Amino acid sequence: MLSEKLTNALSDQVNAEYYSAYLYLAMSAAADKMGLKGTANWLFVQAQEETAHGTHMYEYILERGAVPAFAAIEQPPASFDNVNAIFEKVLSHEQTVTHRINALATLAMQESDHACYQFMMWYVDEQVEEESGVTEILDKLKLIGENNGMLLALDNELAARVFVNPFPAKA
Ligand code: OFO
Repeated sequence: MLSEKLTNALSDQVNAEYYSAYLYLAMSAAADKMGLKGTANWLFVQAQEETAHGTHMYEYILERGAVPAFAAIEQPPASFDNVNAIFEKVLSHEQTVTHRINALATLAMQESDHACYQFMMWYVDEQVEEESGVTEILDKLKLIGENNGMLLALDNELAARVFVNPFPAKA
């Protein structure tokens, strides 16, 4: 069974993953209003992924015989200045999440909960992908500068992203 410390820390992270989903939904709505439908799609898929991350962790808490603790989900920002501001915020948010995930893995180690440590490794790897994916987009935005034609080309690229559940239902 999970320790109380780990149960509380994992529950906080479930909340944080759902906050991430909320944040990306707010960003998706903002991008939609800017006329950037592909960017809105990318962020919507990102929100779906965050929901999957949170739900997977919630299921793990139950699987380990503990009861998740629930708290209010923080309100995300209501508006964003432009697409660059959105992706800069995505990167800084993911960097914060990376710190949280590392702290959880460290706590699992301190509690000598090897199973939980192992469980956290998926999230550790995922954060590397999250940061690298958004850094790539920010690099492209730097090259694009004020060129709206190139921005629309990037938007088209982002329209292709589809949600793939990283945790298909167990047989
Ligand atoms: Fe759940 O990875 Fe982003 O926040």
